[in-house]
Amino acid sequence: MSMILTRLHDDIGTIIMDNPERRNALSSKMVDEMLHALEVLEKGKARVIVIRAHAGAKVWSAGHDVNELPIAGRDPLAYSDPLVTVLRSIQASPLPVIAMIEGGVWGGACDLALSCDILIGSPTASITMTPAKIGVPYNASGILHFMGIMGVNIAKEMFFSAQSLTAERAEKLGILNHVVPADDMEKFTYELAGNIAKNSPLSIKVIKEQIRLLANAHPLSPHTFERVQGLRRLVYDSNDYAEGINAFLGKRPAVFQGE
Ligand code: LCV
Repeated sequence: MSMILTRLHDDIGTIIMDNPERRNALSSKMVDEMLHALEVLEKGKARVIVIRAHAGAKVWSAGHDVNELPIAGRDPLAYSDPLVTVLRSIQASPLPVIAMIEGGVWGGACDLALSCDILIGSPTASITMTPAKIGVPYNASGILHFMGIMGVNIAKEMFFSAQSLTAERAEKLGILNHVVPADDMEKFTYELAGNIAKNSPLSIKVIKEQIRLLANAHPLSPHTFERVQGLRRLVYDSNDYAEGINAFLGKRPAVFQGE
């Protein structure tokens, strides 16, 4: 059964996450289908892509499939992780990608939404960063991504508290480009997409790539890189990491010991 539906209408491609039973958790199967949909739309006539959940979704996406997080001792968000792969594909896509968000966005799905170029939310949209709730160290590219978009203080608050950011606050912070009543969101999103589709695709592609390269221009010394990797290993080698995952799977609150 497909977890991703793909549409193309008037040069606008739509990728619909359609696995409500699992709250659109980004399993490797769903990510593979999303990567395929991106490739088909990029090779076809699409000039803009909209990524959304099924209409009326209470959860846009519940983030990384926790069942697929590796056991303690292995990097939970390695370069080759399916979720990390699809984030890079969206960021590197030559097409502008719009996230149309209804409902909750959790964990790695926040990075998926923020990897899109424009974010449009309904008033029910919320953003919750969950690594500290599960005992995950997150990863350098993701943390840098959040710092760049929302600033250090807000990124710290989101990562440390794992509290939800409302659509209203996310718009005030510039994380959401627009908050639009749910009934108007589809019309608003596709009108914006249509306006973008009329502009020069080459100019847009080159401007998007320039912004990505300039935003990512953070020289890291080998020492800094190794220190970051060592810090992350401290976490994913820890008992807390195993406890976080087991608590989620066991549907009980995690009890972290800080080791
Ligand atoms: C697997 C799931 C998931 C799920 N994985 O419905 O960013 S990091 O570092 O943390 C990164 C590692 C990451 O992204 O980790 C995942 C972070 N995501 C979360 O912590 C959100 C976990 N999900 C929830 O809190 C709830 O499911 C929400 C609030 C999203 C929806 O709650 P609701 O009551 O509507 P259920 O919890 O009953 O979920 C329905 C089914 O989907 C599964 C969940 O286990 C349940 O399966 P069963 O029916 O078999 O019990 N599910 C939900 N999220 N991320 N499976």
